[in-house]
Amino acid sequence: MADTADDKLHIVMFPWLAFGHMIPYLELTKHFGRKGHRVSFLSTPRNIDRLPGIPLDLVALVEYVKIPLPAVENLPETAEATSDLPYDKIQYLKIAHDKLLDPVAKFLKSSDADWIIYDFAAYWIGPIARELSIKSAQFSIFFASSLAFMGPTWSLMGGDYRKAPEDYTVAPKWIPFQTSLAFRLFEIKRIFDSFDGNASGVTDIYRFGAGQESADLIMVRSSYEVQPEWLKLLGDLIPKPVLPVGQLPPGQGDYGHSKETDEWQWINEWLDSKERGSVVYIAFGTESKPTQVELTQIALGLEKSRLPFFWVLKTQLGSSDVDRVELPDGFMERVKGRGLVWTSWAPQLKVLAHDSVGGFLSHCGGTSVVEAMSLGKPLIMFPLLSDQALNARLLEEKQMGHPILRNESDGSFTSDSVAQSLRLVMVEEEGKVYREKVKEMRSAYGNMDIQNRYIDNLLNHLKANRPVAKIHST
Ligand SMILES: *[C@@H]1O[C@H](CO)[C@@H](O)[C@H](O)[C@H]1NC(C)=O
Ligand SMILES: CC(=O)N[C@H]1CO[C@H](CO)[C@@H](O)[C@@H]1O
Repeated sequence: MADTADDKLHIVMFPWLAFGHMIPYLELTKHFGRKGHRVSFLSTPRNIDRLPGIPLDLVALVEYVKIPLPAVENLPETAEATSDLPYDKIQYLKIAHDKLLDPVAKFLKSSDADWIIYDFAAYWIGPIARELSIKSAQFSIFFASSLAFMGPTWSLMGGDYRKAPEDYTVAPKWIPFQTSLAFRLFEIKRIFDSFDGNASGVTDIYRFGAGQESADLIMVRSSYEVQPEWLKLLGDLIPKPVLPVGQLPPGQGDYGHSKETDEWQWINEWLDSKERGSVVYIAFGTESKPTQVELTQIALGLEKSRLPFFWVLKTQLGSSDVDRVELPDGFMERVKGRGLVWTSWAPQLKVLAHDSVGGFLSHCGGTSVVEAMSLGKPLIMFPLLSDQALNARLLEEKQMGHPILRNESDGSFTSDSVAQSLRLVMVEEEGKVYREKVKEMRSAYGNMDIQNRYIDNLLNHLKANRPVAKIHST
């Protein structure tokens, strides 16, 4: 069926205030724009200023809408994203985020939006959208496996049988097949406030559930090529349409970024000087950092591994973070020539895509996982927050990555276990399986024809189910 002007939608995107969420939302935004739909991408001014500009071919269809973040107690004035804050202050960002309800409602009222796509945090959007005859979809950015682990809607809204951290160290009973999907005790303890509430008064889990309950559609970052059993299970757990949006691999245009040409040239030359597949790329994402104890062992382990590395190191999460971490004394001297420590923003995709990079020591956030897999680079895994540990379990199961081995109860580990995991995945014969497996899976994650089919399928659903009242008025 050929598209007519009447088929064109106006879609509003409202991601949680975290770059790990805004980036996949932006990826979807570009797909929608390239199919001729209008998109309004809502976030706060400082976040929008830090996002990549809208590609030139899309400026007529896609607009950034800046909604100022209300000031709240305990939240530093310049903090608008999780990357501006240490973990214990993110609860105040949620309070400020919830105060966006009025300005977002006002925006929707004055717009001709057909659909709003919102994140886990904005559990209050659904009822507002319904009142305005706008359709709503929850898109949480988690993979289907993590959503299935979290549970059915009723369980998220208070009915979960799991109460103590220990209950999350085994797979939940609604998963009918064998899986290693579960947290280690130290992992779940680190994030347990997501489950038992915090200053914003609403747990993350409840946000997920209430957001599902009121949505017309659930969208999930997954594909049948990679997570078939999890997608099927999720469809059984959530009593409404659940549509995969694909893996959202980076497109060609995402490798470019005009601003840091000089920096990239310098990095590129350094990488060129190393052997093919020899360099470990290291980054733990924008919104988390290892503790000092962890960082020290990682650094010493890198030294012991004798491997070349490129490390994007974040020592502080915003200026209000008092726990600044430091590399061990003399580290930079000892790794001179072999390793590069980069303390500002780095073009992750370009670095990962370089032939000299042979593996990625990663926190296993969704976007990093998809980037690494679509470039065929195996992971050495060190999950920190959120659903990262769950991602790591599955990648380990499928032999696309190997974890840094830790004490399962308190998380302690030595520099030797760091060096061992690094060498296994990067160079050793027994680790060949990791390097081969990712090559096998590369197209399942990164193929753009596959991705396009998911976008077409999703858009067909959005078109077929656009608000009835608006069908004839356009
Ligand atoms: C792991 O940590 C726990 C708690 O600190 C400790 O009791 C246990 O002995 C440790 N296990 C190993 C294998 O070191
Ligand atoms: C008010 C409140 O409960 N604050 C807690 C939220 O969670 C963080 C991290 O676990 C704690 O440090 C706070 O005390």
